[in-house]
Amino acid sequence: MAEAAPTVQLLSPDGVLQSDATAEQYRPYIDALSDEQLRQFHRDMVVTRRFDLEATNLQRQGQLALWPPSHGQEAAQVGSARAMRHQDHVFPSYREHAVAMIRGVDVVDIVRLMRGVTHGGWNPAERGNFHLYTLVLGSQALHAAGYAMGITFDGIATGDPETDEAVVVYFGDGATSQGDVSEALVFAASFQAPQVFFLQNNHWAISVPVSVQSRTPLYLRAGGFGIPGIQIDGNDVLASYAVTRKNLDEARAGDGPRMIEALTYRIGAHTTSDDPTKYRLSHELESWIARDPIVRYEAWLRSRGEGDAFFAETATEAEDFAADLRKRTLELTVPSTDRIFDHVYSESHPVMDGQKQWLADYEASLGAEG
Ligand SMILES: Cc1ncc(C[n+]2csc(CCOP(=O)(O)OP(=O)(O)O)c2C)c(N)n1
Repeated sequence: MAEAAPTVQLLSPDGVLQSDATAEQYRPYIDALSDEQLRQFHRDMVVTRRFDLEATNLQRQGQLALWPPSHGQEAAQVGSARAMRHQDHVFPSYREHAVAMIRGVDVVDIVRLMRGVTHGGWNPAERGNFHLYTLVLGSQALHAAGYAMGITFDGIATGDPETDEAVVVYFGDGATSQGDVSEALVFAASFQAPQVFFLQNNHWAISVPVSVQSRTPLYLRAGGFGIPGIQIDGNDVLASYAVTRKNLDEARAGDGPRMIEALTYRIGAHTTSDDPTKYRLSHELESWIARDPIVRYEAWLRSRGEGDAFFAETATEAEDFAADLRKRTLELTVPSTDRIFDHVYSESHPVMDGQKQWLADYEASLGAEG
């Protein structure tokens, strides 16, 4: 059995900066941040939560087919996303709304997916190398490992963290039971690929608790693959930032892959199609609500002098963001069906052209009611 290490926490749940040896080790990463960068973490978390609420409301009003909320997981996502460098590549699952926003994805493009009015997502090259949402659990770990191995094979690293690339893959506790995740760990380790496996342990895989998925803390599994694993308080945005920053820079410097397990909690339902009151107890939920990542961070910002004006301004910004999201969602149009053929190959292809024509003829045969 691998040996347990302390969970990294820089901010206590009541917003006090920690001073134990582990926290001290990561302090330089936080000390290097400007006041504006520290304020941005708060804005990111507040806007993400408001986005989540608006999208949930839109689903309840029949405007979206489905919504997977990220409520409760904002700190894990914001800290890790802000720790990336611009050249890094990100492979998400389907709940990383904060990461998507930070990397430059237009949130309406996420909503478009959940409204069912797009055949795809976005072009990662134009969206901060944020790859497409992935619903097949764990498969993105392999896509990420492949990309990271490519970086190694290209041999283009120069030793400069400002330009050398690294890869982050996000996945959940449930996904760790998928073979794909284990295979990705094997390949990333074999090729010492520059990849950080960022596991958001939100304690539930729909109705299955993590205690059933794994008899060992998940970060300890990494050791079996020859990969350093570390557990962090995932509701502490500073821990998420500092630990991801350090591990990503080690990975890009050629030290091989890393795994970070962020302990957090899915406050909401798995998706809007789920009712968690059927399988989890309210006292567990309440204990995590008491560890709210935004409340904790706000307490710390206030303790270092941030005043009401900033928090009021951020709340207004979040409201404006939500109003804009609603407006643009209701304006979305349905793309023509034949677009599905346009991006299969980069150039036209006789088989695709034939299928496109077949569909056009079929739709025409349905007449006006089609
Ligand atoms: C390969 C595969 N098997 C099953 C599912 C159905 N499924 C969707 S989400 C989910 C639970 C995922 O839990 P976890 O990985 O912890 O992520 P979370 O949703 O909690 O963020 C399951 C079983 C799927 N999408 N893909």
